[in-house]
Amino acid sequence: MRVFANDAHRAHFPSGEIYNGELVRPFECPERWDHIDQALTAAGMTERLDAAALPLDDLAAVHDPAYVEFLDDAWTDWTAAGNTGDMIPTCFPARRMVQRIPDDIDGRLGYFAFAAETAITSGTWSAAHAAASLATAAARSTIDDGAPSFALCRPPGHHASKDFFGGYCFINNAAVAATTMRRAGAERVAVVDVDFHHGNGTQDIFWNRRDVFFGSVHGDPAHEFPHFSGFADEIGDGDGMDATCNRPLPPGTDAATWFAALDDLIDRAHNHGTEALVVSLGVDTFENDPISSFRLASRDFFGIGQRLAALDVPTVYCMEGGYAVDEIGTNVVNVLHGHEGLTHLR
Ligand code: SP5
Ligand code: ZN
Repeated sequence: MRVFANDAHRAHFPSGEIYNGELVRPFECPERWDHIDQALTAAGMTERLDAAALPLDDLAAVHDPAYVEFLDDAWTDWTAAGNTGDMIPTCFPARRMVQRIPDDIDGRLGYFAFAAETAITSGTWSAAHAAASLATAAARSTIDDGAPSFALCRPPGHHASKDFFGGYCFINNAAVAATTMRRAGAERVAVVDVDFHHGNGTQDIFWNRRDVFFGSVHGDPAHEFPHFSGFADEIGDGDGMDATCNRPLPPGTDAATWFAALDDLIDRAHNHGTEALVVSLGVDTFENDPISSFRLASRDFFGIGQRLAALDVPTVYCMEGGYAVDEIGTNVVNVLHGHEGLTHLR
């Protein structure tokens, strides 16, 4: 497994996350990256491939230029306006309000956000840009020679849509990887999202498209974040009708039920004629994840890689969520070992 990773992620670490009505240390923290890095090294995956900075024009297939410009300028504008803390949106364009980009930075912050648990800080844009660059480089290398790769993206991406951030995500790394694979010649690409949370951003980006299948198994939005996306009756539209497939599952779902849903998604991706695969790899389905409610054990993660490898197409894994920091490395390595037909750690 080729690993794409660098230290640029460290620039992103807001001082707080709104959780349970309190400002707490963010669950999405740099230690997540460290634990994965250490577990990869311990498992013999010692090489780290870097990536050239992705030209911003290359993001236009995934994100609105005005949104990218907002992220790029956000911290400068925020501090110039005299703000002293991190950027936390507080006012949103709800139903029947005017959907127009405000001049004021507080207004723009709310306009381009969908969730307030995610703060922007001085290094957020550089880290998000670097993560997308890693996803691109990984996707390109995998299309070049067919060998699987893993992009250790941080911040994650699957909640970020064309023009909004939230759910700890700013740039949709998996969507950028899928776009890279399409441009490199794969006629049909599948994104399979195994993160505990629905990949609302990825779904939205490819909603009308037939060339990119999106399949997700996740906590039922009736009970879980992102609350307003990921129901079973969301199947795409227009050319993309039936190229989106959602398998919401109830809190407490065990491995057997979860894997039945994953097998279903993999069949759907296969029947769609996929020639290349992007995996949105969240390991927050783990039984001890602090913010999630599924019951996969560490050794179950091996089965994820095993099953995805059976699709037998060039595959790139993009890191998404997973907040049980002590076990995150084991769980990720188990997925990657499963893909390569090796044995699991525990
Ligand atoms: C990439 C990723 O995994 N993002 C997840 C962002 C989740 N943020 C909101 C968490 C709210 C948790 N609420 C738990 C209560 C469940 N009823
Ligand atoms: Zn998640």
